[in-house]
Amino acid sequence: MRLHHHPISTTSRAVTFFAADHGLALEHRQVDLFTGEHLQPAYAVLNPSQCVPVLEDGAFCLTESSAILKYLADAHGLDSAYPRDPRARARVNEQMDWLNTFLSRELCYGFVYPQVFPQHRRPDAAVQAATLAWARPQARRWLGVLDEHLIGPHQNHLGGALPSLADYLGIAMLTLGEAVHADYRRWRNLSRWIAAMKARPAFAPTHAAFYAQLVAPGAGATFEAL
Ligand SMILES: N[C@@H](CCC(=O)N[C@@H](CS)C(=O)NCC(=O)O)C(=O)O
Repeated sequence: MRLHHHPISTTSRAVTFFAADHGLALEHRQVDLFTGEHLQPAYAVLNPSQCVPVLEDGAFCLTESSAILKYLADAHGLDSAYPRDPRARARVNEQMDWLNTFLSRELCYGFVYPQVFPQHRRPDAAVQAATLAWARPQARRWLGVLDEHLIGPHQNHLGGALPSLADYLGIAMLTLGEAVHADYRRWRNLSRWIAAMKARPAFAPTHAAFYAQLVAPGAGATFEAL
């Protein structure tokens, strides 16, 4: 299987971290987002939305990080990450849908991307300020729900004792906040979960480029606090 990805991309990191953590042999093909390789016609054949990641498995081509994670888990029989029991699987699906709508919308697209990516920055300063002002309390609200309900005080992962696919999708979004130096310490369960996911051996190698290219360069910059 071949994965088209970029190492700083939130949606790519979810897949590369999961794959590395489970020893999946993927052929990695880096798509250069900075030169706009994904905007070229050749890439649009793979993904009309011109985004990473894309998974190719022979003639089968799949987009959407959530769908790719589920396909990889099913194809490799990784039931602990994506259980076969209907209710347990529905819970993972529920959490992934929740992350991909509420948290991604407000934390990633609403609060972080407009600050770190020029193409997401609103052209008008007042609109930029209003975008962040609107997203901040929404992101906080969802972080509170994640902290209290999806994780809670008694488990280290969304999946319970072991990480599920939702943990890999979610940690990619949470770590994105580090690009604007988000301080998550007030959410104790969330912080415990982040620490548990970061302690996994595959986290560091799959996130080295993200920290070097997106977090470290902004170290001296002023960002809106979360
Ligand atoms: N819903 C898609 C979103 C994919 C996505 O937004 N990818 C970003 C990187 S994190 C991308 O390729 N962006 C390119 C661009 O915006 O030009 C998924 O989950 O895979």
